[in-house]
Amino acid sequence: MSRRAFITGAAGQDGRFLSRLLVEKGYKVHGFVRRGAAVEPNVTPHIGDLADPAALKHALETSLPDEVYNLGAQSHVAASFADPLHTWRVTAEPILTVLEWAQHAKHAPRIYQASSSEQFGTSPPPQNEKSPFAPQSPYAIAKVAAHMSVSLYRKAYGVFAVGGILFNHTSPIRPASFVTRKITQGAARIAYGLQDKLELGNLDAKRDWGFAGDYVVAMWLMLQQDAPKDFVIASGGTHSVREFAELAFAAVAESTNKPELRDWERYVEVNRSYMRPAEVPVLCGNATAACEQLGWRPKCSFTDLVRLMVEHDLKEAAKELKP
Ligand code: F7E
Repeated sequence: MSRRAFITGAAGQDGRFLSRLLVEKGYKVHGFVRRGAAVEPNVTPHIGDLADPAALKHALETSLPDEVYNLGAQSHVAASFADPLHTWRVTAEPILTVLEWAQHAKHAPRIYQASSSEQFGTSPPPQNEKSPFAPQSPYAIAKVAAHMSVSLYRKAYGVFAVGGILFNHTSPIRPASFVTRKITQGAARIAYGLQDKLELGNLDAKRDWGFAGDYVVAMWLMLQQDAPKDFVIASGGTHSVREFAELAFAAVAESTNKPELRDWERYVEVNRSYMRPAEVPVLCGNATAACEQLGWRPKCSFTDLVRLMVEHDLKEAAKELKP
């Protein structure tokens, strides 16, 4: 009989990549999503809100998964400052429903929690599994609480539960509310005359960006181990928002044969309203443990990632031009 997986946030970027991977591997995949959200082909939707523990528990009891991937959250760091309570409810609390269910389930389900490099906050880079948490936003605080709940249930009740501490990962299906997609989409639209400028916040923040398609493989690998353990998943490189913008505009300039776009600063304006009340200056992950113990390695390089997103957004912009 095929194994059953349950994904919260199945309609999000990671939920979609993971759904595809698990369907390909022959899993029966169940997705917990809000009404109106679309899931990938061959995924059974369970409609509910993460703020409703009864709905989540009911979906777990009816689908009886062998593996649960808790990816759902209010995942916008800036938005978490505007609505910290909602962020807490849907980012910190749902894993407790999952862990309580797992603790009492007879078939010993395995639990994956989407932990985040934001938990490290101002902890000095490079960050690994032993780095202290120093969260700098309501989002990061909620993620620390969820991560620590996982450690507690593992220790106290022997639940097979892990926190995958994933550094930034992006793709062409990332919403443009995140800086990477905002830049590639903006640069592509500027090239086609669909917008004049791109407004950004802090250009000096440095992040360790990888390709989401590579990172969901690590999630799955973590649940296939003999013993539950937390892992950092990262590319090991770090780049500023400024570097990302420079590279993206250069790629657009090359593909569209518009060399003037290389002068990216002409098109980018800093708008202070995109700056955060508290910022994480540098994230750079050390994924040596994942490499050695899970055999995980990212395939897509930083430059390939920027190019992949730019090519996608140039096609989208061209569609806008000639609908
Ligand atoms: O910001 C700066 C911003 O919103 C990256 C989430 O998936 O990864 C993500 O969190 C950096 C920050 O992602 C703009 O200040 C400048 O320093 O793309 P982001 P994030 O905050 O790193 C982690 C691992 C998660 O767990 C989160 O869920 O870029 N920045 N200008 C900007 N950011 C945005 N969004 N928009 C700007 O205009």
